[in-house]
Amino acid sequence: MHGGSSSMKRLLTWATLVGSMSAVTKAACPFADPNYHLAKRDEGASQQTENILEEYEVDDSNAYMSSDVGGPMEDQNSLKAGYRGSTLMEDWIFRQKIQHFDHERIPERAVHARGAGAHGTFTSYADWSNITAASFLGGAGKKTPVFVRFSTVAGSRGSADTARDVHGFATRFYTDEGNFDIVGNNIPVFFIQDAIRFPDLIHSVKPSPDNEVPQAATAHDSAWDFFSQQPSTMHTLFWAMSGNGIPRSYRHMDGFGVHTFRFVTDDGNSKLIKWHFKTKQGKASLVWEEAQVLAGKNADFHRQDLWDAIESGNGPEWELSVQIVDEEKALAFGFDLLDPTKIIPEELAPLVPLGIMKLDRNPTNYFAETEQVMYQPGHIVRGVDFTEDPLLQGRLFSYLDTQLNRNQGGPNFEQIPINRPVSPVHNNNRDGAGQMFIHKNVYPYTPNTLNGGYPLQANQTHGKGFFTAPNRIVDGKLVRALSPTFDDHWSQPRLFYNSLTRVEQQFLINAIRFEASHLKNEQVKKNVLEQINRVSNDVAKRVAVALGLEAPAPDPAFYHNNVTAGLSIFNGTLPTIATLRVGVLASSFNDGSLAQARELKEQLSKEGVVVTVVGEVLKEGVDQTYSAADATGYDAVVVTDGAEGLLTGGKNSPLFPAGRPGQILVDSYRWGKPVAAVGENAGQALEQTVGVSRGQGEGVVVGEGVEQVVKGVEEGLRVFRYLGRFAVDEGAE
Ligand code: HDE
Repeated sequence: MHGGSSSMKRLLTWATLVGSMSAVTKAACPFADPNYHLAKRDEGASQQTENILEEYEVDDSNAYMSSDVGGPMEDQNSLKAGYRGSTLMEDWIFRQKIQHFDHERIPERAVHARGAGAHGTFTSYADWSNITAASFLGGAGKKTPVFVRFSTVAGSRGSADTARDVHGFATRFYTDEGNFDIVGNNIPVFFIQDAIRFPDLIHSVKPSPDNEVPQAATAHDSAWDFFSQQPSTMHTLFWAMSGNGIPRSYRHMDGFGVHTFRFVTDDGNSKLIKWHFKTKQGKASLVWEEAQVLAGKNADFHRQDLWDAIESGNGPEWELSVQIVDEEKALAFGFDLLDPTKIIPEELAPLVPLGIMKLDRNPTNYFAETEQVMYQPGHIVRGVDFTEDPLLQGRLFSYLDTQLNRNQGGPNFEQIPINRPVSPVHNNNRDGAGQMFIHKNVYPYTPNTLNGGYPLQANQTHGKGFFTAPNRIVDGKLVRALSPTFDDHWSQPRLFYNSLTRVEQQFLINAIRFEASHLKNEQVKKNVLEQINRVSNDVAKRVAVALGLEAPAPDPAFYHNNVTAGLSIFNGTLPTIATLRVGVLASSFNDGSLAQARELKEQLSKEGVVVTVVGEVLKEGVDQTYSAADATGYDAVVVTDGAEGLLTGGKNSPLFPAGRPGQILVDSYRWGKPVAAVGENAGQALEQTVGVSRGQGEGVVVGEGVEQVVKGVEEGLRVFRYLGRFAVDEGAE
């Protein structure tokens, strides 16, 4: 048994360590003005990221169809021996079309198969050459194009966006000194500590090998069997069972590099760093039932959201920050910075904001860009370096290998437009399937004299070349084992749990209850309780009740009461409500209701809120029918004066499933969303439908006029979810 009270003591020393942070971490952000980001947003709206792929785009307008080799032709009928005859072998048009179709697919990603991407720009706040030689961080206002792909991990390419999962957050910077990828996640820690265990993790999480069930879900025996036998999973598991596993959108989540990396200056000084992308939209998550319903109602929920936000000029932004720690402090905090199952609490190493990333252009072609983008943690630039984290080290092999597989074995995948750097490529790599370049140098070897020695070797002092941090010292006897400094698996999941609000803790417990109640094997259930009990006896007891089992006895050696900042999703309000969605329930057959809906839409749109007017049938002023609408589509719902009959008298209609208008309100209320009504009659119908007494419902807005309701709805959207509506276990600690 490891961890326990010694790790508790180590955690308690944080306060003293905060005082001894390196001077660099305290460097003031030159753009500390809180309005900086808003100013940038306005500027950005009119100035989209330059399209670095434009030269590869194909525009078919005003063109005749041609063959793959450029000859004009028609391709709607195959060539036959007579009208009723069979197709001829000679028909090259048929063969070319069908043959290309047969080869359209490449293997989907082994993990992170389901995703969506977007282009944007990273802008550095300052010249950061005091901490890194990375050129994209080399000047205030310096701009670098980026392509970001968000994803879920376990599901296949056609799976639903809202499956509970860790979410990928992979960013490519097309820097002027080569491509740099941060292939990160929305959760700052990972399940395992050594890459060699990755196939085991993924085999346990993926659908069963016999019937391929269940898709994109961990609520099954093999996943929890692995989790409970491999306690390093506990921390990430707790994050995934919280709202972080079911974000409201890709835009409402943070991103993390997970591993500790290094910053290296031109003169070779290095520091340990952790990457953070902090969302400027604010963190927000769905609630579980809503996520489940969405999986059926709109499997594309997240990719549609990202696309729509960008199309409407509200492209999302993240602040790129780093935590910086002196090299010799790698073991100073009571855990090992090489251990990817640990966060560095912000109290120990504050975030230093380096720049802002804005996504503002959707891909032109999903396959060419989002499907073919091939990230690698090994895509690194001068000024950044790896650490010895054994998970990271293994990834450096895996991503190159997997890209070779996805490119059908061909080594030239870096030449595909989305993967090409914007800086020139000069080396002695040659040939291979799909070679796109015509190399003029006929002496492709080094050293050579016949080509004047070109291309030259670039290193720390010549040609601004990549170099490994000179301070890296690695030695030791060969061991096939993990470091004992990686042994504490329980104190940080507890730190995470302690740092959540009471209702968030309940959500997390309910998520474990949901997953564990799908388990068939009694021993696996008991093993799960054993592990959870090392994090918290309270959680173990509350999960055990739902499983009809006894929790193990408390083990106080493991427990501590530390908390840290920045982990809760629900303890603040959202900084912007632009792009959030409001459903206005109207009646297509009531002119007063439609006029009010129009006014609500006009008012709310001013803040960038997206309003959908719902009616029985489509007509001028009605955007959607009740038959196609439901609560998953909206972050808040308003009932117009004149539509109350749909909640009371007119619940049954051939135009929509029985009770649909009321159900939209009931579900919205149950999922914590603000609900509102204009006028006395609609207000009464609303309160009756959701079951609150007059004026008593938190986040239930009833106003005399549109203006008052708009104010209340906007405030409600900022709160996002009213947690007081959710039940918490009796006697919860
Ligand atoms: Fe990945 N991971 N991973 N992973 N990963 C892949 O590479 C792998 C890990 C992450 O949008 C694959 O291109 C191993 C951690 C993202 O295209 C594959 C290990 C983190 C993406 C692979 C890990 C990630 C991937 C599959 C254990 C967060 C999607 C297709 C050492 C820091 C990138 C591909 C995109 C994708 C291997 C663990 C993030 C198989 C062996 C930790 C965001 O190479």
